Amino acid sequence: RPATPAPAAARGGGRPTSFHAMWDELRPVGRHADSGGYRRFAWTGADADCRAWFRAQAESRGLAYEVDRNGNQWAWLGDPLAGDAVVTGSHLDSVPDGGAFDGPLGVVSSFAALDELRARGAALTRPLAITNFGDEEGARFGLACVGSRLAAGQLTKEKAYELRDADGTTLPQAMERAGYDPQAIGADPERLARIGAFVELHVEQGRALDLSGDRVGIASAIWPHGRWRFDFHGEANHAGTTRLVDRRDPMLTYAETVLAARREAALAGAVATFGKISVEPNGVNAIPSLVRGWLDSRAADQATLDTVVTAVEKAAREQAEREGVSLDVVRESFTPVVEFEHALRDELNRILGGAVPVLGTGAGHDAGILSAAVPTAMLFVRNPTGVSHSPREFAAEDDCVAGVLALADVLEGLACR
Ligand code: HGY
Ligand code: MN
Ligand code: MN
Ligand code: MN
Repeated sequence: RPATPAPAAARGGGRPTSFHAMWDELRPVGRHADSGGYRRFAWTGADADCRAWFRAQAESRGLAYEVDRNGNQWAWLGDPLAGDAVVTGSHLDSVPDGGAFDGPLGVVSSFAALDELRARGAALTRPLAITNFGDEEGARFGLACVGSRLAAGQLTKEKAYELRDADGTTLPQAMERAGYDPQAIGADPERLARIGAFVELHVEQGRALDLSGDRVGIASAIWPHGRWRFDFHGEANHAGTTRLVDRRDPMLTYAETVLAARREAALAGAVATFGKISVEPNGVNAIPSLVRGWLDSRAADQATLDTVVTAVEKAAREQAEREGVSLDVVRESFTPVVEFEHALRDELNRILGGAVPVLGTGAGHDAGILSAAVPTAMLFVRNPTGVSHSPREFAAEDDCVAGVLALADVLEGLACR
């Protein structure tokens, strides 16, 4: 095999200009003028615009474009059926009022890295593909990583058909309205078997690289995480005439539960967040009949996560009992701990010159889902504030370019051997 080239990220030169043009093109899609945040929800108009952009990028480069049975997009250089493919990519959807980088940085960097490989005249010996996985954030239907979970067989067609958005639209209805065939969805083992390595580049969602002074890092593991729905049922009544002692107010129980989540997470060294709530009837002068809150909790290991969630539920039940409120808790999704493949991780580090920091993360990714079936690795790009899932999410231009060059080095190292 040829000698490993000096890592381009370390060289710092050779700006891939295609990154900037693509970034500017994608930037306005689904962006809200007021907040500057993104609302690119699965199977909506903004998502369709992102998908059209992806397709145009593939076709303008002469890549073979396809959509898999689960609506994930693929752009191929080389024979998709040959096997042992090197695949890179991420997602283009967003959380409500999300940042510009979470997801799109990985997809845009993938196309830019491919351009860089062509500019280098790299002679690929393995097929190369770029992907856009559908509905990674789960912002619309409540379950994250739907596209990759379906492909990996971690979400069945039956369960996917039960998913509904806040307006009651089901996932298959949404897919169909967007012009995709929901009948076809399901596990795609033949496709995954043709992938020899999957590498996802992502903006870091923390400050480890900022603190270590590195532009690019490699992922070690993803914390186990899940989403639990807490339904607090009380009694709707008049806010002006109902004596405090006569109330069965689920908002009070919910509030105590939020505090318990904070307390238990701090005790355990984990995180727990109630970031979404729905209230019925949602009237300013009515005691609610129902408060529904979603708990997102994550920890470095399974035992710790179990401890936190069990303790939060116990606190909620005790408080509910005191307030005459009833409580149902439903686990809506769960992702066990992911340890990325050591051999591939070490190979990335070697390709990148051997001194790249290796970090764990509390964020979920399609790479985490795919890792059960495919050798998988991740590259992180420095985020100077650590802010993510917010319009304030940011990565410096030079760091994005360093990410593109690092990804190009990795793809060249993997696909040209
Ligand atoms: O980590 C998450 O919340 C999502 O999977 N990006
Ligand atoms: Mn995200
Ligand atoms: Mn993401
Ligand atoms: Mn009245």
